[in-house]
This record gives sequence, C-alpha cells and structure tokens, in this order.
Amino acid sequence: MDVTQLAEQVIAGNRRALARAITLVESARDDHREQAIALMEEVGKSGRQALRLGLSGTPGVGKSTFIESFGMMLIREGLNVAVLAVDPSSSRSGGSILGDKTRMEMLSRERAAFIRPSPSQSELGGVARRTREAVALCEAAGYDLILIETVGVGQSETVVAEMSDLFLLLLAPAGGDELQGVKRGIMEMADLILVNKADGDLKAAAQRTCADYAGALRLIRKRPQDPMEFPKAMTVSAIEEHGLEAAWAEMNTLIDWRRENGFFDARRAEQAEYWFGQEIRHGLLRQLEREPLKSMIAGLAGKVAGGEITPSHAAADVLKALREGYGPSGP
Ligand SMILES: Nc1nc2c(ncn2[C@@H]2O[C@H](COP(=O)(O)OP(=O)(O)OP(=O)(O)O)[C@@H](O)[C@H]2O)c(=O)[nH]1
Ligand SMILES: [Mg+2]
Repeated sequence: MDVTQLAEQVIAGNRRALARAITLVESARDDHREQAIALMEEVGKSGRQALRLGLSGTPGVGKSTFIESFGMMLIREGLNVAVLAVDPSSSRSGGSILGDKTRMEMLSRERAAFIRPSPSQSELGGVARRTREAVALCEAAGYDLILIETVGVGQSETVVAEMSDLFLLLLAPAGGDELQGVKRGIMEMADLILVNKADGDLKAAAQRTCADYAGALRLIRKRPQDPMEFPKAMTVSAIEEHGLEAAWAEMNTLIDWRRENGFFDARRAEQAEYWFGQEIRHGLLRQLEREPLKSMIAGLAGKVAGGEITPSHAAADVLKALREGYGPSGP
C-alpha cells in the first residue's frame, strides 16, 4: 500500500480513500499498524481542524434521531458532517450506527455526510484508539464537524470526552423527580446537557428534568474552561426539530470563548498527552501477551496459584524480564 498516495486522496476528500484509511487504522496487524502510523503523520500535514463533538446518552434516549436532525440542520447551513461511534459492544450488535441507519435515513444519503460504525473490537481501549485516529482522518478529509457517539455505559464517555472539543450529554425526561442516576463524574464532563423528547405529552416532564439538571450543574465545581452560565442544560426535540438551532448557538458561544481564551488549544494539547500515555500503556500490555513473556507469565501463574511463589515476587520477576529485554530468549 502506498501510504503517501492514500494520504493525498484522503486530504483531497475522496470518500473511498477515507473509508480505506479508517479500515487501515482499525486493523490489529503489526504491519498495518506501522502503515497507519505513517498515514497519520502524513494526513496531519493537512493542518485542518474540525469541531469535534462528543455525544453520549443511554439506549433509547434519542441519539440516532438527534444526530439525524442535527446533522441535517448543519448540512443545510453548508457544513460537512462526519459521524463516528465508540461502542465496545459493537462486535455483538454488529455496530450501533449501521444497525439503525433507518433512524439516520436522510443523513446517510447526504453527500455532505460520512457515517462510520464503531470498529468491531471487543475491548474499549482498542475501539477508542482507533476511533481517535478515524476522527483525525475525517478532520484531514475536510469535514467541518465530527460527531462521536457513544452509548452511555461506564467508561466509554471518558474515552469520547478525551477526543472531543465539546461533550454533549443527551437525557430523556424523567418520570418522577429522580435525576436518572446520572453519575456525578459524567455530569462533570458535560459541556451541554440536552434533555430530549421535549414534545407532546413529554414536554412538561422534559422542562422539569431540565430545570433539575440546571440546578445540579450549578452545584458542580466551576471549571476554568467555562464562561459564566456554562455548563448549561436545555430542552430539545430531535423528532420535532425544536431547540436544535439554539443548542448549536450555545455550542458556538462556548467554543468561541474557549478559542479566544486559549482553552481550546490547551485542551487539545492535554488530549494529545493523554493518548500518548494510552498508546504506551497499550503497547506495554501487548508485550505481556507475546512470547516469551506470555509463557513466562503462564508458568509463574501456576506457581503463584500453587503457593510456590508470592504474587509480588512473581510479578517482580516478569517486570525484570521486561526491563532486561523480554527475558532469556530475547526479543
Ligand atoms: N417523542 C420523542 N421521541 C423521540 C425523540 N427522539 C427520539 N425519540 C424516540 O425514541 C426512540 C429511541 O430513539 P433513538 O434515536 O433510536 O435512540 P438512541 O439513543 O439512538 O438508542 P440506541 O441506539 O438504542 O442507544 C425512538 O422510538 C425514537 O423515535 C424526540 O425528540 N421526541
Ligand atoms: Mg442509536
């Protein structure tokens, strides 16, 4: 594969090249990984910057419907939109986005839209790292806005927040007065909370829920990257397409403020450091799964279980072998 040529095609906005490039970065093969690293360096030269929007919400809250309506609105404004997903369970479900293309029927037919399901890997770390590179590829390909969707199940929100400029939390109207058990950590990540389904019978409940969350947000420690009034909670209706323009205006207000005050670039720099650390950790873990360490660990595990050696001692032996260059049989 000619990586330089592929990079040129991606930067030229060739959709098939973009799809091929994403397939390359998703590959787990070692030779592909080397090509992917070279590719990412090449496309980085485009110097383009998109707005990266993370979007999280529990199943059924209306993420797909929101992406369809919101994406179509942006396209009407003349923007190009890419949609990616981080879904560690996609190996089971066959991909959250493709599974419900029916809910993004209009968007998926638009030339100004590019939709890509989550890579099918069972481990969140793998999915996350590949999606981060897919984001950078879409950025180089000239998309103005990249939406990164995730189902709100534990760790995946953090991963998406670490590759987004803005993190949106989509919520449904609560039945009673409970705050839907949204974890504090997730609330703290949100830049904008959107209470969806503010229409018909659900409208009043959505407004109450929104007020509850606005109150909860005020109790959260003030973050330096936020101007007055942020983070905010608002109501929207993805189906009736209400509140989407207002939400988009708020996103732009926040992003403009962060750009002017240096927080936008600072956040991207922090994220680059974060992913650097993640790549190292992942690489180290992979070494443990390879020979000769793999066999060494398996052997020691038996001895630990049998009480012949303590867990700490066995681990120290493995780490020593790692430090000394993969143990007696060498790399
Ligand atoms: N009343 C109302 N219903 C909505 C709205 N948005 C989505 N829904 C409905 O909520 C249900 C779930 O919507 P989806 O868009 O598939 O939700 P999702 O968050 O993508 O769900 P998963 O992909 O399963 O995580 C569907 O029946 C939608 O029609 C809205 O604004 N108002
Ligand atoms: Mg969906």
